Order: sequence, then C-alpha cells, then structure tokens
Amino acid sequence: MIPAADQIKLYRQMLLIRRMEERVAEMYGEQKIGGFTHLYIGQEAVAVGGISALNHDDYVIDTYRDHGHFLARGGDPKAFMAELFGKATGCCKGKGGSMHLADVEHYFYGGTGIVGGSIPIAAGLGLACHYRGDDRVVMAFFGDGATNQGVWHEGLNFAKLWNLPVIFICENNFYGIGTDVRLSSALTEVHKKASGYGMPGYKVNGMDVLEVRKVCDEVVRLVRGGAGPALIEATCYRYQGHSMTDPGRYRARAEEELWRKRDPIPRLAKSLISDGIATEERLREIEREIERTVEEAVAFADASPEPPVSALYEDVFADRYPSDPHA
Ligand SMILES: Cc1ncc(C[n+]2csc(CCOP(=O)(O)OP(=O)(O)O)c2C)c(N)n1
Ligand SMILES: [Mg+2]
Repeated sequence: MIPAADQIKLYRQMLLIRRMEERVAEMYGEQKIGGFTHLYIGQEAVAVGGISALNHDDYVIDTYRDHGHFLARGGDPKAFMAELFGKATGCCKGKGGSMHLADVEHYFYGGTGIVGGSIPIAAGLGLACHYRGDDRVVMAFFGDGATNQGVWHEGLNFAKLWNLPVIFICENNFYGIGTDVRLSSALTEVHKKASGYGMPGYKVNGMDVLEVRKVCDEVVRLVRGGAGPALIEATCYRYQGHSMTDPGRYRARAEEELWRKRDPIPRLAKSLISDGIATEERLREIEREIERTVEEAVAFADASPEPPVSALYEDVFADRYPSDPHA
C-alpha cells in the first residue's frame, strides 16, 4: 500500500502538470510561447508514478515531451513557464525551450529533440554510476517510436552487457506523430523487446498512477540492488495532437473517448475519496493551490526579461559551464 501522504503528492503532481499544460496551450495560442511544443496531457501518471519511486539523486532523462517529467522531478514551475516563454529566468536561461528543459540540480538531464537520442546518454549515465560504484539508478523515458531506432537497440545492448543500473520506461501511447505503432513496429508489445537483450520486461497500465508507482518501486529496488537494467512498457494515451500544430485527425473519435474515460486524474481522485485518504473538499483545496501556482508562474514568465543578445555566446562550450556538482 502506497502511504496516504504519497498518494496525495501523486495527485497534486498530476494535477499541477495538467493545469500547467492547459495554460501552456492557451499561452501558445496567444503567441507567448513559440516553436515546437508537445503536451503530455493524458500521460501524467507515467512520469509521476515512475519518478516518485526514485531517490532525489537518481538520474532522469527524457524526450521532447518533457514538461511532465520536469515538474514531477521537482522543477520550479516559474522556471518552467519562463523557459517556454524564452525568458532569461527560464531553467535553461530561455535558450532551451519546451523540448530542452533541464534541471541538473534535480538530476533531470533533460529533454532532447532526437527520437531515441537520450538512450545512449542514459546508458552513459549508468556507466558513470558503475565507475563511481555508487548506488544510484537512471530512469529514461521515451516513446514507442524510439524503440525502432538503432540507438535504442545499441543502448539497451550496452546497458545489459555492462549490467548498468538503468530503468528504461517506454510510454507506449500507440502513435509516433500520426503513425499507428502497428504500422511502424514489427513487435507492438514493447516490453517483449527486453528479451532480445536478456533483461526483464514489464507491462503496466500507464493510466493508473498507483500501479505505475508500485511496479517502479519494485523495479527500482531490483536495479539498485545490482540486477542490471530493465524495460517497462507503460501503455497510455496523449489526449492532444502530437504537437501544438497537429489537429490529430488520424485517430478514431471512439478510441479517443475510450481513453478519456481512463483519465488518470479522476481515477486517483475517486480512489482517494473511497479509501478515505482525502475528502472532496481537500481535493478542491489542492485544485485552488495549484491554480495559484500556475497563475504565479505565468505572471513571473510574463514579467521576466528576454535574454540579452550577448547571452548568445554563453553556454556554447562545455568549459563555460560551472564544474559538475555531481562529479
Ligand atoms: C531521429 C529522429 N527521427 C525523426 C524525428 C521526427 N519525430 C519527432 S517526434 C516523432 C515521433 C516519435 O514518437 P514516439 O517515440 O512514440 O513518442 P511520442 O511523440 O508518441 O511521445 C518523430 C518521428 C526526430 N525528432 N528524430
Ligand atoms: Mg508514441
């Protein structure tokens, strides 16, 4: 049984991500946010359940659909919104944008625009843990589309060969942009791909945060204990188009409606109430707190300055970065 206080935290985090992204969509419409922006709405239970199973100094790495993971890792909502606005106060000084959120203080090694590009980096972070002999683990999130990329296979092979502490989490939302997974992947049950690399493969309901958390608790324990890497497939659904410019006409309305009934947030709200963990009033209070956080983040981003032109020349080369706090 997941402790009551943890369950409330899971609820709060999923709702924060949902409400924050709803505002992101509005701000995109008002052209306060530009460039590629991919919403995570519908998939919140995967990031929140998975990341909540980690210690504060475990590594997390991600794709371009990275808003939820950044916030679930404890990233500052103000720095999040400011980054999307391209402001100097953003988590990457306004130079990363939606697809490249990073927060090294929280061991969040960021999003990347290259499908599958984070997989070898995840193996590399695992190799660093191995060399240092510490007991940290790495959690890498990616989509179903990434599992057909060459680097994905190379990364998993390398991770198992060296028995590295990496948990690979596939968010199988059944689409890569407009392509159904059945048209792109020879094997659609992604967790079975683990057997090609001699590692265990798990399948979880990615619309149920408590199930994701429960499985991740167990997998993290095994991987931290030296069992080597593992692959988790979390089946889920994105409620919006692939990115802000995608109307998503390739999906059947009946399919969308079916998955909307599985929304992870009302699902948890219902069990919190029926299990006597929270009252409806308490949940409304959380909702109001989150609305305030979202409004403060938008106001902060709006009032923040643009990066100066001179900042173009900063942070270009690695030796301009402060020394690695985790080395
Ligand atoms: C190497 C590479 N090839 C193609 C693209 C274009 N692209 C961007 S997102 C995407 C689909 C990826 O789908 P999936 O991995 O299932 O993630 P999802 O968007 O569903 O979260 C593609 C093909 C890219 N960014 N990088
Ligand atoms: Mg996908």
